[in-house]
Amino acid sequence: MRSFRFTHAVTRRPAASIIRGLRAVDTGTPDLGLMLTHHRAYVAALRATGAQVTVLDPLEDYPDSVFVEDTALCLPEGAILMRPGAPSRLGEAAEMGPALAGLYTTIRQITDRDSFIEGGDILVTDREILIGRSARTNAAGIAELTRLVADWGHVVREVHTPPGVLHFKTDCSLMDAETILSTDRLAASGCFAGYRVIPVAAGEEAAANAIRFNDAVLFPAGFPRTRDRLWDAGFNVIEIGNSECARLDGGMSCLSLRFTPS
Ligand code: CIR
Repeated sequence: MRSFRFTHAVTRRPAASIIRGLRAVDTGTPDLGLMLTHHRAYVAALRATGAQVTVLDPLEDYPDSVFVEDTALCLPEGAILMRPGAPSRLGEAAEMGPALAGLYTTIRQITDRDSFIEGGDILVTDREILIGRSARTNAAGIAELTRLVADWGHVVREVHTPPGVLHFKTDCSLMDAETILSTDRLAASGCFAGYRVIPVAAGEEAAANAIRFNDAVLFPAGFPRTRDRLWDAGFNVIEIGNSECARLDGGMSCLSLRFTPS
């Protein structure tokens, strides 16, 4: 259950510069006030599970820095700082270092100049680490990460992020040790063979990015058919507003690092 039961999470409040955040399609300027309201609800939902949640200060120099998931991979044995593939986000990983150094004894780092990898492309299950190659995560990044986690006993499997999709986890989420919520377009690749897949409802593809965190599933508001599928499967779904992060292609997983340092 180490892939969904956690003692800690780290988040970062959005900065006013969020209005310049990266986006594939412009659907309007995100409203900082509303995003802060959603962010407070998100942090409260994590805390309600009993976890210790760190809320870092905004970083004006990095418009996308609210999406902390992309900066690190946090495993029980240690944390690994990423090398984001978006040039404007490269410096965010170093900004996360000190926060994780206060919680972990071992910090490793992706350092090769050819390596690019973002946490949004990494799905950790109880048995393996799946990494989707994407516009942000390349083969060198996956190879370097694979080397860095080998002595901790972690097995990495490279998979593919669907074309036009930002991150692997834009389209899927771990619900428990055996169960993955996924879009049909991603599950069709066969990458979840051996797992139970709950498909998101047609037309609700943006609901695929949720997080299982202890006894809760934090789920974006506005996708009732997929929500009901999760309820029917027995999950404790907590709906959180995500309208403003969605304008920047962000969702539930992007907003936190979740871990149990050993
Ligand atoms: C970006 O394009 O990098 C941000 N606007 C969104 C990052 C979302 N992060 C994630 O899915 N892990």
